[in-house]
Amino acid sequence: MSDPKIETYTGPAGGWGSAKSLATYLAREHIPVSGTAMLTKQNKPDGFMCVSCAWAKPAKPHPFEFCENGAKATIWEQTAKRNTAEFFEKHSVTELLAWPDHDLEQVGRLTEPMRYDPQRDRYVPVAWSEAMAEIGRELQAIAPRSAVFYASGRASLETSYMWALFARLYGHNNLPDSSNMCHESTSVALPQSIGVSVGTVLLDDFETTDLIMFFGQNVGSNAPRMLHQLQEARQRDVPIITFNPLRERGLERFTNPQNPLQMLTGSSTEISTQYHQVKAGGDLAALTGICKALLAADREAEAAGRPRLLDLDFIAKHTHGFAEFATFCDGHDWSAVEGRSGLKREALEAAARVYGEARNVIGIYGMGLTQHRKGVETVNMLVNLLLLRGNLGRPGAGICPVRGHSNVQGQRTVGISEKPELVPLDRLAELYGFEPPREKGLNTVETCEAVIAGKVTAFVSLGGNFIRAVPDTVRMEEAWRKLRLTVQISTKLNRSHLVHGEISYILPCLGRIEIDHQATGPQAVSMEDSTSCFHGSRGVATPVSPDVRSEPWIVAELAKATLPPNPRVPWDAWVGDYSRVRDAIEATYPDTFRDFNARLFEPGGIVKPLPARDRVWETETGRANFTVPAGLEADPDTATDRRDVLDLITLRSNDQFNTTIYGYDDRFRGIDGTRMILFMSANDIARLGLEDGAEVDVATDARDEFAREVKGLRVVKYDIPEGNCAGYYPELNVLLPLWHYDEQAKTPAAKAIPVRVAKAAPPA
Ligand SMILES: Nc1nc2c(c(=O)[nH]1)N[C@H]1C(S)=C(S)[C@@H](COP(=O)(O)OP(=O)(O)OC[C@H]3O[C@@H](n4cnc5c(=O)[nH]c(N)nc54)[C@H](O)[C@@H]3O)O[C@H]1N2
Ligand SMILES: Nc1nc2c(c(=O)[nH]1)N[C@H]1C(S)=C(S)[C@@H](COP(=O)(O)OP(=O)(O)OC[C@H]3O[C@@H](n4cnc5c(=O)[nH]c(N)nc54)[C@H](O)[C@@H]3O)O[C@H]1N2
Ligand SMILES: [Mo]
Repeated sequence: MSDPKIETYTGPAGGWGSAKSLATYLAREHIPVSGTAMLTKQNKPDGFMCVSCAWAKPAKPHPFEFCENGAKATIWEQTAKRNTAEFFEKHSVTELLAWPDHDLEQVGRLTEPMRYDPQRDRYVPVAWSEAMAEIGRELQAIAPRSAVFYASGRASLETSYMWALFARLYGHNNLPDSSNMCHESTSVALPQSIGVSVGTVLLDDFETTDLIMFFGQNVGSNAPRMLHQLQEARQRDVPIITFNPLRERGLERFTNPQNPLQMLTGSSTEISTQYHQVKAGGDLAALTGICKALLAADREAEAAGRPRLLDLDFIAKHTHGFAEFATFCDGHDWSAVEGRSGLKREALEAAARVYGEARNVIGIYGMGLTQHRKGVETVNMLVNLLLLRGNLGRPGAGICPVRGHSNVQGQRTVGISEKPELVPLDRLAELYGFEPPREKGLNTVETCEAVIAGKVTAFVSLGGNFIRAVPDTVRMEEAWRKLRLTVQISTKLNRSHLVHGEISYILPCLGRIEIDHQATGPQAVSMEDSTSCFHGSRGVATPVSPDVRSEPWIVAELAKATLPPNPRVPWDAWVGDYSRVRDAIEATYPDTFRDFNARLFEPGGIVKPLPARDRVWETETGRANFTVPAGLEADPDTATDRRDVLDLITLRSNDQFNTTIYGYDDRFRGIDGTRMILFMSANDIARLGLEDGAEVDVATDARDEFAREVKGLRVVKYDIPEGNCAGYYPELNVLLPLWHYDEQAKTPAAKAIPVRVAKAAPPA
C-alpha cells in the first residue's frame, strides 16, 4: 500500500474513472483481456447472473449489462490466482489472523477441502469423503437445536432449497441469513403495512414514474446498474428527491460509461433534483414533516375549493388507520421535526410540493433506512407517505427496497428462514414424510447471543463471512473460539475461517460463473432479483480446480452424512440434474414457481405473483395499513443530543463487496490508499479541538460493561451533518454493540452508533 491520498473528487459517477479502474483490476488478477468476453455474458438471458448486487435484469439488456462493480465482482471471482495447500502450509492460522481482509481474499480461489490441525496451527488438506464423514458424525452427536446453518445471500434457489430442507430434516429452524443484517426491517415492516415482505416495483415502473424519492442507498457504488433507470427517468424530466447525510456522487451526477456521446463530451446527467442531507436516523422525522406538509396543503386546497392532494378514494377504499396517522403528523410541531431530521421546514415543504404534484411515485431505499433502531417504523413511514396519494399497486408507483446479495431475497422465498410461519411446513411434511421442527429458529443476532451463552456449539456456513459481518467483533471472536465445530463453504479465504472452532473445515465451492458439470451435463441455476423476478443462470468459465465441488453437491453430501436415509429425498438425483430440484421447488410452492423449468430463461425473468401489486392486501385488516410510530426518535440511544457524542454511520466504499475488500480506492469520496478513515463535519472537527488529517481514537458510548474502541483513524473533513460521522464497515464493527439493533426486526443498527472521538493517545 502506498501513502494514502485524500482529495475532493470532482468527476461524475461512472465515466472514464470506471473504465480505468476495471483495466487495473484485470491486470492485477492476471486475467488476459480475452477473458473479458466473459463480461458480455453477464446478466444476459443466456448467460450468468452477476454475483454482485441484486438489482433487476432487464428483458432487453444493454450490450454490456454490467457496471464497474459487477465487473469487479466477476474479475475477483474469476481471478487466475489460487489458494492451495502450499499456501496453508506456509502460513499458520495465528499468522493469518494479522492479515487484512483484502490480503486474505487476494491469495486467490480456494482449491481443495482443508481441515484445521490444532497441533500445527495450520489448515491441512483432507479428502472430501473424510470431511463429510466427520462433520456428519459431529452433527449426529449434538442436539440439532445447538447447530446453526447460516447462509449469505449468494447461493442459488436450488442450493438454498436443499440447505433449508437439510436443516429441517436434521431438526431445527436455525437458518439465519445475511438478510437478518440487511433488509430484515423490510421483511418485518412491509407485511404489517401492505401484506407482502418485498418491494412492489418492477423495472417497467421506472418508465412511467413521475417522481423518484430516494432514501439511504448509495446507488453509484452498490447498485450501479440502477443508474440506467435513474438516468433515463431524468432524461424524461422526472425529478429525483434524495435523502442522505452524505452527498454521494452517484446520486449527484452520472456519466454512463456505455454512452459514447457522454464519454466523449465529458457530459453527465444530473441525478438528484433536490438533495436533503438528513441527519443519520432523521428520516422518520423528515418523512413525518413531508406528510405533515402534504396534509396541511391538502386542507388548504379543500378550503380554497381546489383539487385535493390526498387520494381520498384510495384512502377510503384501500387503507386503514388514516385518521390516527394524520393526528400523529399534526401532533408533532415543526421545531421537533426540524430538530430530529436536521432539515428545515422549507426544505421538507419543497419536497412535499413536488410529491403532491406527481402522479406516480416510486420510493427507493437501502441500508440508510433499515439499519436503525427504528428501522421498521422508518420503512413503514415511507409506506405511509406513498399511501397518502395511492402510490401503491399501480403502474409507475410503489415501494422499492434495494436488496443486497444477488439471491438474498430468493433464499427466503425457498425456505431459508428462522421463522417457521413463513415456510410451508405442512407441505414439506407431506412431500418428504417427516415432522418438521415448528419452533422458531435463531436469527443472526440471536445466533450471536446463543454462541456467547454456549447454547450453540456448531456453526455451518453456506458462503459469507459471518464473524466479520456481525456486530461486536471482539466479543464475538472470543465466543466463536469456544465452538466445537465450524464449517465454511467458501470461494475465498476470509476471517471466518481463521476464527474457528475446535474442529474446523473449509469446503471450497464453485462460483456461479463457472460451468457446473453433473451427471446429466452442465447445469443451470436460478435466483430472484430485487424486484421479485426469477432468472436462470449458466456458468461460462472453466472451474478453478478439479477438487472444488458445486454447492448443491456439498449440501447433499453433508445431508447424506448427517441424516438417516430417506428414500423420498433423492439427494443424488437432485445433484445429477438440478431441474429436478426445481421440480421440487415447484411442488412445494406451486403458485410462485408455476412451470418453473419451462420458463427458467424467460427474458426479464419470471415475475413472482405479489398481491399488493394488484391492490390485494394480505394484512390483518385486509387493507393497506397506515402505521403510527412511537415518536420521532429514530434511536433511543442517541436521542439526547449529547454534544460530545457523535452518531457513527458505518458504510461501504466503492472498492468492496461487503467484507470482500477489492482495494483501498473509494474514488467518489476522494479516498485512496486507506480505509482507516473517519469522515467528520468541519464544525465538529473544530468543536472537538481536532483538525483535518488528525489521528483519532473512537470509542462507543454505550452504558454496558464492554469497552469498544478503534484506534488510529484519520479524520477527513467532509460534507456531513454536524453530530454525525462516518467510516467503513467491517473495520468499525468493533464499535457496534450486539444489542444495538432494530426493536422489531433485530437488524443491527449500523447506521447510528453513538461514539466519542478523541485525539489519538501518544504511544506509551
Ligand atoms: N459494489 C458493492 N455493491 C453492493 C455491496 C457492496 O458492498 N459493494 N453490498 C450489497 C449489499 S449486501 C447491500 S445490503 C447493499 C447495500 O447498499 P446501501 O444500502 O447503499 O448500503 P451502504 O453502503 O451501507 O450505504 C447506505 C447509504 O445510506 C446512507 N445513510 C446512512 N445513514 C443514513 C440515514 O440515517 N438516513 C439516510 N437517508 N441515509 C443514510 C449512507 O450515506 C449511504 O449512502 O448493496 C449491495 N451491493
Ligand atoms: N457495521 C456494519 N455491518 C454490516 C453492514 C453494514 O452496513 N455495517 N452490512 C450488513 C449486510 S447488509 C450484510 S448483507 C452482511 C454481509 O455478510 P456476509 O454475506 O456474511 O458477508 P460477505 O462479505 O458478503 O461474504 C464474503 C465471502 O463469501 C464467500 N463467497 C463469495 N462467493 C461465494 C459463492 O458463490 N459461494 C459461497 N459458498 N461462498 C462465496 C467468500 O468466501 C467471501 O469471502 O454484513 C452486514 N454487516
Ligand atoms: Mo446486505
